[in-house]
Amino acid sequence: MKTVICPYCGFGCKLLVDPQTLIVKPHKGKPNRGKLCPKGLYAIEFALSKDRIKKPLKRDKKFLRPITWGEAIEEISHRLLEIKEFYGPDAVAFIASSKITNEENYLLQKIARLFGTNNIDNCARLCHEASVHALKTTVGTGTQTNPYEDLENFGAILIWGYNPAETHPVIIRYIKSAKKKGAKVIVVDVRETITMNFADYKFIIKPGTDIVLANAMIHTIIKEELYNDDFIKSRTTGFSEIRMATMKYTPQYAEKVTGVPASLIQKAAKDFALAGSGAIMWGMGLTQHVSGVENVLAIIDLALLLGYIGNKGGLYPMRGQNNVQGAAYMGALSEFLPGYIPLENEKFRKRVASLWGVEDLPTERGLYLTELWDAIERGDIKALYIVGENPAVSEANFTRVRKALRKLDLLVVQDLFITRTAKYAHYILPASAFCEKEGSYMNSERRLQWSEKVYEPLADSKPDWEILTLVGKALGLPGFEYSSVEEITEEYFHLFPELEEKSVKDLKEGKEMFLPKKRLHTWEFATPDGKARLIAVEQIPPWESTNEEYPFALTTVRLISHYNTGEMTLRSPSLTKLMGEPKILINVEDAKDLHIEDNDLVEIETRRGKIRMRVKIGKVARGVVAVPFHFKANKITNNALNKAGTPEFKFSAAKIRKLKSGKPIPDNYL
Ligand SMILES: Nc1nc2c(c(=O)[nH]1)N[C@H]1C(S)=C(S)[C@@H](COP(=O)(O)OP(=O)(O)OC[C@H]3O[C@@H](n4cnc5c(=O)[nH]c(N)nc54)[C@H](O)[C@@H]3O)O[C@H]1N2
Ligand SMILES: Nc1nc2c(c(=O)[nH]1)N[C@H]1C(S)=C(S)[C@@H](COP(=O)(O)OP(=O)(O)OC[C@H]3O[C@@H](n4cnc5c(=O)[nH]c(N)nc54)[C@H](O)[C@@H]3O)O[C@H]1N2
Ligand code: SF4
Ligand SMILES: [Mo]
Repeated sequence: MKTVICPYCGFGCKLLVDPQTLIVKPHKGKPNRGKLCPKGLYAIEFALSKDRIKKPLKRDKKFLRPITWGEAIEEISHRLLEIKEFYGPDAVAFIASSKITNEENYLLQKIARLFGTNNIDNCARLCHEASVHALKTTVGTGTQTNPYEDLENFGAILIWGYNPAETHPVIIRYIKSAKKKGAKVIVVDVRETITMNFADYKFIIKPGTDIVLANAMIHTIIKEELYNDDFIKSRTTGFSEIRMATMKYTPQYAEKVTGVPASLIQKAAKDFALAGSGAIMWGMGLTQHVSGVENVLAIIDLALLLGYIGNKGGLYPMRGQNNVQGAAYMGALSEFLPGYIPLENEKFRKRVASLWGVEDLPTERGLYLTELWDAIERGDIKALYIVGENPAVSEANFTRVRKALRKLDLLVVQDLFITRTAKYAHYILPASAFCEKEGSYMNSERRLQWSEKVYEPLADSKPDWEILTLVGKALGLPGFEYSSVEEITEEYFHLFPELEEKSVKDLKEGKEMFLPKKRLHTWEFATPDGKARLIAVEQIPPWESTNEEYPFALTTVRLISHYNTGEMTLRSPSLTKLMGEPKILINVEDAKDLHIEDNDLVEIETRRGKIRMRVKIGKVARGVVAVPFHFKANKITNNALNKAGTPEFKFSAAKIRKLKSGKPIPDNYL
């Protein structure tokens, strides 16, 4: 049996795959402890799809023509160097992938920086970058603080804007076992989710009113003197500002804004405080707002007030993609070097440079993934090299993204499939799938895990690390002589002092390994003075407001058997069978007003465009509609960005109209 890391979500399950039959079973060890969700069980199916790209392809007017690897690498590197010579290195941008290994992400950011640009980013930008910014400011590190297993020992779990029952199904086991031991579970969402089946408190709020609810909970805790005075005095700064700022956020005021009864807000706040220890877990319901950074600051304040950190609690920004944590840690972000070290840190930057055989590296922040499209329109970016990312579907307001992709002088897409994005590419490079290569991944709890190769790469495809090694060499960059994955693993181990004592052999043998360590901030925070910052935040309204013409607040959500842009799950026959038709969720009263019944076909329109879908009437806040994002939702979403560069995927002003006839999406979607 081979041990392989699940190619889907950031929970990071280990799969045991039989190389002969390709049957998948759950690994008994951590983190999944003998469990898998359907995506993990059927993970091999997309890799076996007949749609896999088998040879490098080059666009010849309208047609894609197979070429050799030699031709592809030679032509691509030649064009990149030409563009660099003419416009400078910052006219080129690289998009890394949260689906590829640490080694592969490490190589891509190495290529970008040695090429001369920090234009390197990944889908963390669309996801938890607001959490990274908020956490860095308050506690000094940008990641989840504790391992999953700690959840079972805490007295309370607050789950905010996060629906793990569908998005990280296996973690529900940990939540259930905490509940068995008596933990109180509070869930805050804009609709009734499956996760709420495990909740003691189910708070259905209006989208974008999270700060008001968090501040009202803080208000209650301060008023009732339930905060941890010793912890606040010895380990934090900013308490008096928080006390002042939250005075006006009374539970009564919060009831008016959020819709949650004041008495329940008070009761939940008290229960959370009196639990003695607690975790806060959050997801896209908080980060994908223009107030994303502030939303996260508000809930971090809540945890810090109670001293819920270290052995007493944890902050759990639950990471989305199977290697989004690894991609970020390896430096595939435009504002950070590996280890989230800022570009301005001269000592570290020079250390990386010397490891790579050069004197220094570019210091100016690169463009965020979400800033690229305007930059292409302006003519600042001429070439884009995309590995395992599908922005033509995953970016907000994608019509403008597709227009930008068309304008590029050079677009290279390295993927398993001819994705919607690859349809605009000049060159398409066939990557090998997860089970056809080896390497390391990092899950949401920062656990480093090795994934073994199950079988040989399909046809003429190559593992991403091999492709990137060829590209690095062809660009004339130093240090691209790798002949095995381990050589790259060894190299990144050298960058992190915490790994100096550890060996790649241990990692391959499955020894427990966390970067930087298992539990953070137990005694001291990673800030310059060792103290955490409590930062007061005020309510920030969404970018668009609803009005008479667009009376609904549109949010976008995930379904259990669908994954992101669908490139993988829609090519898995077992998962497509499991999935019913995707539907838009609307409130009973709103449906009545619009004379809409269950299963009716509707048109959902925003200032960007329209899509069609059938209706499901259910429990969602009044005036709110929730659309699964996997299909064409981003044709109509709002691309306003927050401070961390994440779009407001979770709020657009919309209108709905019943249709008499027509076809819903997905209409032959891929
Ligand atoms: N099955 C499946 N699993 C996945 C993925 C997938 O596509 N499919 N994708 C992976 C990725 S990349 C990620 S990032 C994670 C994301 O995992 P989650 O964060 O759980 O995903 P979402 O469904 O986008 O959003 C979470 C919840 O936020 C709620 N919400 C919307 N607006 C608001 C608001 O204003 N306030 C509050 N409090 N809640 C709000 C939604 O109703 C939804 O239930 O999932 C990962 N796992
Ligand atoms: N409206 C709305 N939009 C959203 C969101 C939302 O909640 N609402 N969520 C956002 C979030 S959190 C995220 S993370 C993004 C996700 O957006 P994307 O990352 O663009 O979506 P994926 O479908 O995960 O794309 C992964 C790609 O990697 C390819 N791939 C898989 N394995 C490999 C491999 O080994 N090598 C290579 N080279 N390629 C591989 C797949 O074929 C696929 O094309 O979407 C964002 N967009
Ligand atoms: S919970 Fe996530 S990692 Fe585990 S099997 Fe499901 S998709 Fe894979
Ligand atoms: Mo994500």
